Amino acid sequence: MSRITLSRFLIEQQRKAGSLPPELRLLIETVGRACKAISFSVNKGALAGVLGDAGSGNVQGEAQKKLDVIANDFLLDANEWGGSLAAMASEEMELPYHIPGEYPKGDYLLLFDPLDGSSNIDVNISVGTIFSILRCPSGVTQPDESAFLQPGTQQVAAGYTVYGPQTMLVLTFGSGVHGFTLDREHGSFVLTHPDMRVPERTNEFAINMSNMRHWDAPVQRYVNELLAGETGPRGRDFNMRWVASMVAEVHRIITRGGVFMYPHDARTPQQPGKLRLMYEGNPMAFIIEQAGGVASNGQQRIMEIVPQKLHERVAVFLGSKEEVERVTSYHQA
Ligand code: AHM
Ligand code: MG
Repeated sequence: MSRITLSRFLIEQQRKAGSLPPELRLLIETVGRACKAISFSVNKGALAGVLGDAGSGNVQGEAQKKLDVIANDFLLDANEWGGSLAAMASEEMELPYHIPGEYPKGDYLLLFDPLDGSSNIDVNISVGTIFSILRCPSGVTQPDESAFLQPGTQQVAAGYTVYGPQTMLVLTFGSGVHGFTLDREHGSFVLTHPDMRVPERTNEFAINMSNMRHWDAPVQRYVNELLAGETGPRGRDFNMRWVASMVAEVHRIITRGGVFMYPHDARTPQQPGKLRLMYEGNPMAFIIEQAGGVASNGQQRIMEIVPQKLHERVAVFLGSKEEVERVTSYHQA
């Protein structure tokens, strides 16, 4: 059987009446091309001199890695000229990026975390790119921050690329979740994981346990019950993983189930959580929901939060339905 590349998959979806407008198809292909370039840089590592600190900080107050900056530039360069976008926003940039005057503008807004989990890059552990696509509000020609402040339910597409033992692009535009593996010899993403589904039941959880003493009571209760295992209230043992790379955790969960948590904690009480709503919470929530899982901040669906600012943070509980519903119910108790 002939292989279905990302381009062919998207063109076939476009032909299915109304399911994928041509401008959006082109935009997704372009993001995929930028992710290929990022993958090649990540892969070369020290050979290309791309490891280590960039010597700069981002708007989040975090030290940037060289690859944070390189990945951000690849995404901007690949997407600014194609004509599909009105503007872009990145976890690594304080303000929205305007499309230079010499290029045509389109109807979409692209948001991304160019290199998620970048603390892992120097130790050769999986990292990823996360992206989200919104429509630019009608009549807005010079989109500022407010144009981006739309709830996640308004996303028209979202995806991530995981740079692991294989590079994989996982994508949704609202009709399921599809995974493509990068074939380095041919330079193309090939459909290898059609219609990915998150198993409803799981025995695996992911959370940074070193923060346990800082969590709110419902999260402490939930994790204590998991740790109690077979003789505790849950009556079975649970296994734990923590890669410290959200893309890798979500990819594991979408492949074999699990629950991922980055809750609010008392170290930074004024912040709802560590992760960013627009670049991490919303796109991952869209993917997880499309794969049959659940994504909540403990109080409501992540995708229903109305953002107040571009770099807003969010508490995250996502993955297999049974576990996310349970930890969420403890927040309501
Ligand atoms: P980043 O976008 O700056 O890389 O931070 C996000 C990452 C997530 O991928 C991961 O889940 C989390 O930070 C790990 O945080 P911690 O080091 O506190 O465990
Ligand atoms: Mg990130």
